[in-house]
Amino acid sequence: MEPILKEIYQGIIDAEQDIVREKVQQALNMEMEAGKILNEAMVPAMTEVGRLFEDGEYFVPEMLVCARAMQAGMSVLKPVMVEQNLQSVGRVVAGTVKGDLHDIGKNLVCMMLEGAAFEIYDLGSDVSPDAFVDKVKNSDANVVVMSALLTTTMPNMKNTIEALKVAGVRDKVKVMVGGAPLTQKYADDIGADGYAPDASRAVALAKRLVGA
Ligand code: B1M
Repeated sequence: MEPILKEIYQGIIDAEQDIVREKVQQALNMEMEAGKILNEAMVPAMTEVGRLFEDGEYFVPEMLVCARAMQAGMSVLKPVMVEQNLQSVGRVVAGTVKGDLHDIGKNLVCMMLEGAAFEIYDLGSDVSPDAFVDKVKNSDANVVVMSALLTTTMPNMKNTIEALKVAGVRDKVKVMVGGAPLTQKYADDIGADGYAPDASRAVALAKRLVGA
């Protein structure tokens, strides 16, 4: 790994928000691609944080501060990844489902979609089926993106799709799902229109679903 990427990677693991922000900016100044910084340093660092948690070396507070360091780096990357002045190709209601606070992956998906000229209505995390329904009803959205990182919260994706049906707005939107414990089979079983394993494939899927 290149030294600057190693510093970003280690900065996230050590939860050093200021260092991560500074080093990400430095890498951009060196004309390193944002996608490379993200995929070769930042995402692997969060995977390592997960491993440390599984091994009992890190606990929830450590995971939380590492997540903040990751978000600090993402805030520097975002303006670079989001290209301006592109004509909107679709409008997305996005959120992490009810009971689930993991928002880094969802934020990454939103960031990449925004960079691909989608407009984003980001409802955040712990989003109830009713909140998804309200936003779909009261906006011109044509895509719903749901994220879940916990096996225990995955069923809330199905509950949200059911709520969209009950409210009579299921046909107004394409529903995309993703998150580490998800599979294509699960997406098919709950009646989603698509599943993407990562943020870049989420962009390709969204474009395909809206015919862009
Ligand atoms: Co938690 N956590 N966590 N956690 N956490 C995991 C997910 C876990 C796998 C850790 C572990 O045990 N190894 C485990 C889940 C086990 C399971 O259910 N199978 C776990 C647990 C158990 C928990 C708690 C229950 C711990 C506790 O309290 N005892 C608790 C639950 C809280 C809650 O949500 N109600 C909890 C809490 C937390 C923190 C709050 C401390 C923090 C989250 C902070 C935040 O997000 N703001 C946290 C973190 C940081 C993690 C890990 C370490 C990292 C997650 C992450 O951000 N990854 C995670 C372990 C791991 O993933 N290795 C873990 C980086 C991110 C870029 O990847 O989110 O997978 P990811 O997103 C990817 C893809 O999945 C995909 O694209 C992204 C990248 O390209 N994607 C989509 C995601 N959403 C998509 C939507 C799409 C398409 C693609 O739509 C189309």
